Amino acid sequence: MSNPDHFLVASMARLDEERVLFLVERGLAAGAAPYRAPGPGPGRPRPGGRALLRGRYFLADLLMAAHIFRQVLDRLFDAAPVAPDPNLPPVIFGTVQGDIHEIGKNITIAFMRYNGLRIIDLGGNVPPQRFVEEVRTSQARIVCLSGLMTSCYGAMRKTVAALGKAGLRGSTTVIIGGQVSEALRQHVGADYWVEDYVQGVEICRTLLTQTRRPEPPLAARS
Ligand code: B12
Repeated sequence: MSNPDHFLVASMARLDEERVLFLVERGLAAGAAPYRAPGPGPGRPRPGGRALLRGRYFLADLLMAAHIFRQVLDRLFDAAPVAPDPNLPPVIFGTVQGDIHEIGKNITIAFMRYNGLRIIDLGGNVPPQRFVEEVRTSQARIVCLSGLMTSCYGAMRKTVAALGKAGLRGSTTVIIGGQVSEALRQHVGADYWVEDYVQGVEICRTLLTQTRRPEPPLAARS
């Protein structure tokens, strides 16, 4: 109980928006490191995840958690802004056509920004051609596609094909995330698939800062 992290984690698990934001502000004022993730300790389950698994949280609770987390991230970023590395080209990110799920995309984008990456967020339900136009105008070398529904896998494939048709596939790396797998990566013709935002940040940073591509096993874990 004496650990201040405990209060923050417990308030988040109760979805107590006001208390979470108060504790974040108080921590920042006291000089807490903004990008250190508080947790219940190694090997111990997070209360929110536990409640979801046990069926004590519902969809509305998940949406509320995402809403609170978004505000926390905004406050941390305001307190310790990270300027994007001007030497790196932008990364284009969007949820593919037919799919409006954006929570995971937004979390990934936030962490990419904290890692100095410049992100162009195209939002949700993004048609293939929109990705093509943005690659052309921004000269991005990485396109990140998010998709959580099986019905949108065709749109992922079409997006990769559209980049190819526009002659941009050779110069562009495509990373897919969400409900994805190695089999899906092969089906849509993407370069990497990831299980979570950590792998996504790692691949983007490696691709943009090194001339050599990371080995596929980095992302394509089975
Ligand atoms: C929240 C949610 C919603 C919310 C979305 C709110 C929003 N603004 O995003 C609402 C209520 C709107 C919604 C709507 C629908 N949903 Co919904 N939804 C979910 C739910 C419960 C959670 C998804 C989520 O946010 N997870 C939390 C985030 C943090 O995890 P994540 O997305 O996996 O992201 C992580 C990683 O994957 C990674 N990541 C994600 N994308 C990418 C991309 C890249 C490049 C990288 C690097 C990383 C990365 O980053 C995150 C952190 O690591 C899932 C069930 C589930 N268990 O996943 C169903 C689910 C995805 N929904 C589903 C369905 C069917 C729908 C609806 C069609 C329902 C309906 N009948 O209307 C509509 C879809 C409408 C549409 N056209 O898109 C189904 C899909 C089934 C399927 N196999 O196709 C699921 C699986 C539920 C189910 N079991 O049936 N949904």
